[in-house]
Amino acid sequence: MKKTLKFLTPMLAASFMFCGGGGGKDVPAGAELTEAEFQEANTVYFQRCGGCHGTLRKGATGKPLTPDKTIEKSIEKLTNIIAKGTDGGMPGLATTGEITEKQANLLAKYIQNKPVAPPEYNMKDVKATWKLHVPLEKRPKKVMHKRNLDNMFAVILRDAGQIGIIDGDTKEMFSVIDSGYAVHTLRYSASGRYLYTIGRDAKATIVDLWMDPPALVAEVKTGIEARSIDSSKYKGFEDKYAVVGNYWPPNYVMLDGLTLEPLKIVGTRGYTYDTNEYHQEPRVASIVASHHNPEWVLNVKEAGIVLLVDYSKLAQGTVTETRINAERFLHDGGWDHTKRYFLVAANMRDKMVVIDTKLRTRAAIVKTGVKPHPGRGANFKDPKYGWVYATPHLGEPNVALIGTDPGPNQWKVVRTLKPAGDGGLFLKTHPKSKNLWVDHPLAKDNKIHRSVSVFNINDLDAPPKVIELGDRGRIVHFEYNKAGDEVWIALWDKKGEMIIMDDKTLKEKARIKDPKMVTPTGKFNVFNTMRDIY
Ligand code: DHE
Repeated sequence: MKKTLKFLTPMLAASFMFCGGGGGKDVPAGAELTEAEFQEANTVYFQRCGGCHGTLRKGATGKPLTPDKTIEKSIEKLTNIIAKGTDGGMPGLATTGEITEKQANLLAKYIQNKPVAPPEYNMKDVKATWKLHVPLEKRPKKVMHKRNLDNMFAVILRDAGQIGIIDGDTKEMFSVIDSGYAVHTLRYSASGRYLYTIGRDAKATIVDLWMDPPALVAEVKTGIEARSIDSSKYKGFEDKYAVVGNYWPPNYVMLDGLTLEPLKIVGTRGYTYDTNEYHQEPRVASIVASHHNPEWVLNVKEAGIVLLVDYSKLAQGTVTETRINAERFLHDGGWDHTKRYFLVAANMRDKMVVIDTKLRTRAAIVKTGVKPHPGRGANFKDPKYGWVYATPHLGEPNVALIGTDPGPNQWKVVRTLKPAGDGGLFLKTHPKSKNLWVDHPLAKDNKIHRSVSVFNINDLDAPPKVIELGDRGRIVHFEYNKAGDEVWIALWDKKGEMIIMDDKTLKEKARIKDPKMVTPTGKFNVFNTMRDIY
């Protein structure tokens, strides 16, 4: 336990201390926890469970875990589910070694106790964490190194709470930079100069890639838990603002794009789109920056609402929201090839919602399969159906291709492909490639979660080529290099590796092994990410 706790910031630890513990007098017999046990279970819940089941345990991607549901089951049964997982897609947390059997038992008792809300986190708390390490006047006026900036990769080193910067040409991880706890995703500024990172603990950082070596220039903790960040990309607002989508408190925090100085917090608590019930925890899931308007597309998970947040008058103190009814529970998504339509997964409803960012309306809702999980998705021309947007699925071996060209096939699943397994999280192709790479890191079968399925876009009726890439860990997430002839893939475990495949021959080209390559997950090429090429 000590090992995982060391990643918690003092603020995070403090927030859990605030929660109190022991469960109080309503605790069912057998589920009593000492103060220390409660704190331990609370921390493990935050690290491993809250993302899917919600901070208040009301359910989202995972089932609700409120006492009215959990006390129906015995502690033994709950321990077993937590430790070994379910066929419904929940991973066995003790089987994968993420927690111990004893912690599974503590969690079983914990979820029979009443949920306790973490504290709120207001602007004064956010401001107290803001650190400007390198002010603007001390930053370089030109690129200070000779490396190919466009072909750099930033890699999440999840459990180390760090980011590795890799030279895509020489394959050297030449800089490792501290970031938040268990960093979740990365984005670049519109100019490509700045890298934004967001930790699970809501710590946002900004790295200046012009420096030699690239270095942290500012940081701020926008809340207690978060998963998404992006910057302003519309003409005239390049690199001006950034925004973090928090899980707790449920809100979004707008920041200065160059210094991360906190500017404004807007809450997302309110009514669900369908039943109009008040929800205390509508969390902000994915965020993208619109190309058509000075807006961010923010997906409010539990409310099932997509917000288009207009930042153009932020300097005058005005933020305008367009609220679009979508579907519950919104998660991840990406652009179609025109970058006009944003497709977002409502994963527990087995649907993808299409948002027209030009007209600011919902264009369609498409039923695709069991728990779509596109990451940012993949765009390519199907030889028969024209442009399609593809998503894999967590709950079944299914890659759904959604037609995006105007006409009878638009926003319909025109084809489904069968990868080697379920548990799919990400897929990728590139305008210069004829391959579609699909992972299945959450498949139960060891061989399958260590393999990738590669489809030939010119022959989509043929089965995929399945390539086993590791004898341990899980294989997760893809990114192309700038030229579009290499695919970078993570072997996700403590002794992580970055595997680089030749996209033409489907043969391994290089493998980056480095003691600092700890639990690599997402990797983001500067050129492709800043231009939304996927
Ligand atoms: Fe993610 C993207 C939330 C589990 C790796 N993940 C996202 C996004 C959200 C999200 C909202 C979209 C960000 C955006 O585009 O703005 N992820 C969650 C969860 O709530 C969930 C289910 C549980 C949790 O507690 O975090 C979860 N995610 C995972 C993992 O287990 C992964 C594989 C490893 C990890 O970090 O824990 C993982 N998620 C990623 C990655 C991306 C991501 C690498 C960015 C993909 C991209 O290409 O943009």
